[in-house]
Amino acid sequence: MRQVGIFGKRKSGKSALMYALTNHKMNRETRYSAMEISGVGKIMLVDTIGVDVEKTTAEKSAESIEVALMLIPNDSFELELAWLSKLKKSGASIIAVVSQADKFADGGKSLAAAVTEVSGLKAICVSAHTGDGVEELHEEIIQRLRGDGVAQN
Ligand SMILES: Nc1nc2c(ncn2[C@@H]2O[C@H](COP(=O)(O)OP(=O)(O)OP(=O)(O)O)[C@@H](O)[C@H]2O)c(=O)[nH]1
Ligand SMILES: [Mg+2]
Repeated sequence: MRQVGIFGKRKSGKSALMYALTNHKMNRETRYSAMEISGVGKIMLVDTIGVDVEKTTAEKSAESIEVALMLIPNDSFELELAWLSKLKKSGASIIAVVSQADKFADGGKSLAAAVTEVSGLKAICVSAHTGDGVEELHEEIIQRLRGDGVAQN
């Protein structure tokens, strides 16, 4: 099955985002959640282990992933930048996600702009708690799976 991977360090909000995208209830044990996308079919969202915890596991998951969401929860994102270059090499189409965006006074906009500036990637601000940005991210994932916008990376 086609896979969308969710990458980010510990407590960056990977699981919460996976459940927000698939409308499933939070279940700490689950690492996969399927979603049906019209015109694309069934795809699997894969919640990876925090990238700062178990690098090899996360790297392994990267191999089979078509679209990668790189979560960035705050403005120290050196680790995420290193991961972005690895993910790019794996051939995945990457979307940067400013996660837990409700925590920022500006909704994460300035951080998203900074991420785009250094990485060249489109960055979307999302809050799993309020639901802000979830729909926009969903649409972006669909576009990437349909093959539009892949040239960006
Ligand atoms: N304010 C806010 N808190 C969030 C959001 N998403 C997750 N959190 C909180 O952040 C913490 C970590 O969220 P998780 O979704 O478990 O993060 P994770 O990346 O899956 O964590 P690990 O699996 O332990 O690496 C929890 O306390 C969540 O309630 C969000 O959008 N906004
Ligand atoms: Mg988790």
